[in-house]
Amino acid sequence: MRFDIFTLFPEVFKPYLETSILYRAIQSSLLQVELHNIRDWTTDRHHVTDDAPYGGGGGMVMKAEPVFKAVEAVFGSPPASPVILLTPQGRVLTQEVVKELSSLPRLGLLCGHYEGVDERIREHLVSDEISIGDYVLTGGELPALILVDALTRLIPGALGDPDGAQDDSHASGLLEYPHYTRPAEFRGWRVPEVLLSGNHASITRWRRNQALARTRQRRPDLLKRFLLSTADREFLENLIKESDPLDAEESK
Ligand code: 9D3
Repeated sequence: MRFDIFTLFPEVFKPYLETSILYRAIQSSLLQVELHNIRDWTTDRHHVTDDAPYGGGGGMVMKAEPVFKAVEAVFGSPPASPVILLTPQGRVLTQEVVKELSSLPRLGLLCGHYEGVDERIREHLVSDEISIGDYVLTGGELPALILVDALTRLIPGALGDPDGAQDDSHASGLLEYPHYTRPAEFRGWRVPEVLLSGNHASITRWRRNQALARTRQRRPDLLKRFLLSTADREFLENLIKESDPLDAEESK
């Protein structure tokens, strides 16, 4: 998969792209990331990329011209590949959206900065707008890296594991079960005996139950959409009976 990232701060991407899984994916040509500095497409003496908003008010707005020039220099006019604007106004990124985008061979990522971008960029240049969640950042650079990271994990072979991202908690729809590694006892805290038992059926059931209990406690919103087996239902019903017997009657 190839990404073309349009940004005023290309240098912030490099350390992360040169690390770990993304670095390996680039080395093995599974991933290609080209960085384009929007400032390179300014034509004025001071390389200005932002300006005051028409109508007044605070903040600065990213100018349309350098952004159009940068994107069209790489993708043509109109752009031959989808271009995503990272913006707090976009649809919120979930694993479902990541999956949808993973079918694309090439993707442009436009990182907004300042208070926003000239509306004509939205209307006439980009094909999609994505936010990574409801909190305020200083620009679209970290969101773009997050999108590249999440999409790279879905490229077959990028995780160096044939099963790839299949087991991921948000792929299955449940939160993950607890993980332990050696030693079996650390500062007096023991690893649950079932994990040392060698009984793989019990281990599988225990992990599933832990994932169900944890999801119910921390993310009941996920559980509502998740398809439960008969054994899952029994486990959750018992869990509810033990903790709050009145709820158990209601949830039947
Ligand atoms: C006053 C309204 N602000 C919107 C909440 C203005 C504003 C603040 C910060 C506009 C842009 C930004 C910079 N943020 C991004 O460009 C951004 C972002 C984010 O702040 N949160 C979550 N996802 C994203 S994607 C791009």
